[in-house]
Amino acid sequence: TNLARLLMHGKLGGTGKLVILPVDQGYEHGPARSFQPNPPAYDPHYLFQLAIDAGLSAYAAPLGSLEQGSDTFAGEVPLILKVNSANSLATGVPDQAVTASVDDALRLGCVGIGFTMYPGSDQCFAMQEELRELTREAKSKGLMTVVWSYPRGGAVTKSGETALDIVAYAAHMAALMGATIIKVKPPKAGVDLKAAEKAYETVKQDTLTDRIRHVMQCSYAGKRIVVFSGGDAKDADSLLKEIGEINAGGGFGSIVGRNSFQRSHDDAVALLDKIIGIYKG
Ligand code: FBP
Repeated sequence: TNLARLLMHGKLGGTGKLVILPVDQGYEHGPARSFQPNPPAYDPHYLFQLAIDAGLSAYAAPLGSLEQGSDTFAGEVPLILKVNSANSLATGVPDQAVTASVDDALRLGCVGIGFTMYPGSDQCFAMQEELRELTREAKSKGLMTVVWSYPRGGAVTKSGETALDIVAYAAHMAALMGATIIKVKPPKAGVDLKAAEKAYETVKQDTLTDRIRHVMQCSYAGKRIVVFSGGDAKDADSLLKEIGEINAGGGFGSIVGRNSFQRSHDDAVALLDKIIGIYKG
């Protein structure tokens, strides 16, 4: 029922595709780095309103932001509570702290929880155990789990974080963890793991469309819902080209943070409308 609430909402409602606004960058990257390009975005109410005005499928954010706006905007947009968070002040192996609970998500009327795991990190086994426990509890209470599967650390090189073999591996692991929705970065051509080189000799990966197809293949042959992140702010034409290829490769949608809230409200709504247009075909 909660997945249906998400898939039936907004301008993409009923198409099986989705576009989500994620705003946890204030936590992950710092507030000024995230919001100074468009200062109204410091206000959580502005972010709720942006997701509503753009007719998006859902808004995903950490606990404090959702608490700030969920009374004013109750019922106007499906919510995903990000239940773990990193920050840019900490050093050490890639890891996140659990910063909210499944019961918080229920209290705020969310459709699901969002959780980041870092496959590769020395903390990845502990993160997977946290995810397993939170997923079990979320499912038992009728909530879905959205897994941000972002490889980093361990055997993964910095440039390899978005190599095709690594992104596809991360999506596959999230599927195996029972994620309702999987979120990965758009994959670049190339293989990062020596052990995967031979297997990739016959995987087509020249275009982003080919690479998205492979990520979908690794997500239970396209049977899992996979969405792709927007990344750093980029010009609208490059973003739309990228999203055209995600759509052509069978991706289910996008989760676009900085490329939406770092633009002015009207520019963001216009750009998101074009993105929605691509997913509508
Ligand atoms: P963007 O569209 O801004 O890239 O947001 C997607 C996202 O997953 C955010 O939810 C998160 O804060 C950020 O990217 C994390 O990116 P990274 O871990 O690479 O800094």
